[in-house]
Amino acid sequence: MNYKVLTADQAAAYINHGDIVGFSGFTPAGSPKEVPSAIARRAEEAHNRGEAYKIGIYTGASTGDSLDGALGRANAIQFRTPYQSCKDSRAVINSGDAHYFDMHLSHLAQELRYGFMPKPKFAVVEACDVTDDGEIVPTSGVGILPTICRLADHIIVELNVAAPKALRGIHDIFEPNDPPCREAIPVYHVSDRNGLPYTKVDPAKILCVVHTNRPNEVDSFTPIDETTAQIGRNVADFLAAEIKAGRIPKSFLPIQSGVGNIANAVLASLGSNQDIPDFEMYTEVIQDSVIDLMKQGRVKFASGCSLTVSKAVLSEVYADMEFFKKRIVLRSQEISNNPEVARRLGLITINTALEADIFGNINSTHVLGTKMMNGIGGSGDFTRNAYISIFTTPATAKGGNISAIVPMVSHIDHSEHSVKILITEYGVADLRGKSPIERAYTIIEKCVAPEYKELLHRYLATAPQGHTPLNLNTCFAMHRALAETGDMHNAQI
Ligand code: 0RQ
Repeated sequence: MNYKVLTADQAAAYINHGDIVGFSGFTPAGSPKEVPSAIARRAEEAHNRGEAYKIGIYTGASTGDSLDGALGRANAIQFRTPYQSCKDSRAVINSGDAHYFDMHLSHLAQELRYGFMPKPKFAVVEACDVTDDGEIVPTSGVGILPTICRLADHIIVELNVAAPKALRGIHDIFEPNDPPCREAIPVYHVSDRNGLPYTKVDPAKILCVVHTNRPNEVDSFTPIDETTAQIGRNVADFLAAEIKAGRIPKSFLPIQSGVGNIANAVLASLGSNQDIPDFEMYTEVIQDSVIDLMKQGRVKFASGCSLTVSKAVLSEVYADMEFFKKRIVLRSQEISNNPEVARRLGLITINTALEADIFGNINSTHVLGTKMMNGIGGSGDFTRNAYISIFTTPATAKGGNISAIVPMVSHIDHSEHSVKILITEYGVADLRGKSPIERAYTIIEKCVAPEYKELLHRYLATAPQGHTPLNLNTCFAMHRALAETGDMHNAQI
């Protein structure tokens, strides 16, 4: 290998206060680990000397603790986009120490190319292989790797031997042209490939290679509980009934599913429901449950942006690359989340709400309208362009003190126009073809926890009627009660 080999600290020494860095990966899968930790150490040393040191950050989505965690704790983030899900980056975002702008994941690469945001000076990318002629093979997550490699002045490669070189062939790397020369994206089936198994860069841009053998920092899931299991069953039963009613083809349609415990439970329920045929996934995050169902033959093929699986499951995949390479393709998020492809393939999309209102608007990101939780992620890319868009949420949070269904959401990520189905452990609200008032009665009847139904009925009864009943005095009464007393039951409506 012709490239200069440096330690992470030597590589980080190139990155100065004010620089903008793009990182590869999607979730902790495929995110660099050594260099960001070294940048955080640099920041801490600079801060101890009384000097400023912060960088701008572009990632694919959330990352691992050695990136968002370390840089958050070091207060080294000037700005950051898009999705994050780490308590230490969340803390600096909500304290105002870091500027955060939340973007649809499919937009990021193209908006960097369009020049809507400054281009990254450095791309720090994790690879399982890099050749002398500039082929970079990503690891278990792709994210924005192709675009940052092309736009950045310098590329730092973290060559991770924990990811086998046999991963070569699982990726499909393709960067579309920009308008007015954008071509159709030729993905007509979930398994179609139209790119290369690597990103090709000018070798002269590769500043150095940093060796590592650190595994991905993927958290394990909390076990499925009765609430998440019931939500999963409700989703599976709804989809099975849609097939019977002829509104979903008998051969079924590809599934997109968000990330987290509910998504895992939903997939498990789809897998065990005899009325759901074997299916394919066109999604962003491939979780443990997908690999499980793939081994059972229930999931025939999965297209995603990352293999966000536990260490044990990742070892299984790495040990049988021939089996999994025939059944998995990893794409950049510009393609895994592409609206054109989502609409063409007819995706059934399943994402999670923090709160929903009785009209079907969804807040996926802001607690009480102010505190950022994680970000919109890919949920907007998929929801807006779905064949059927589904949102799931437990009906209550924090031991019942919060109703996830409120008169009006405190922040809107997905509007009533894009949300077709809302599902809690209590049931399924089918919002298709319903006016706002019909949606409100359906959601209260089917999805709200029994202890909150009366409050929401009272709200509707006391709201000035119109096309959409809205009481400007009480639409946030449940939020106010939560903020002031810690319990939405105390709302004055
Ligand atoms: O708090 O962590 O203190 O216990 O929010 O809630 O029920 O554990 O659910 O982990 O699946 O996260 C929407 C955040 C759900 C996530 C969200 C509290 C609750 C708990 C987490 P604790 P749960 P999850 C995929 C595509 C973004 C959109 C998306 C998310 C914590 O799914 O980030 O799907 N989605 N993107 O107690 C105050 C409420 C609350 C509440 C729950 N109404 N008010 N707190 N909580 N409801 C991602 C990618 O694109 C990569």
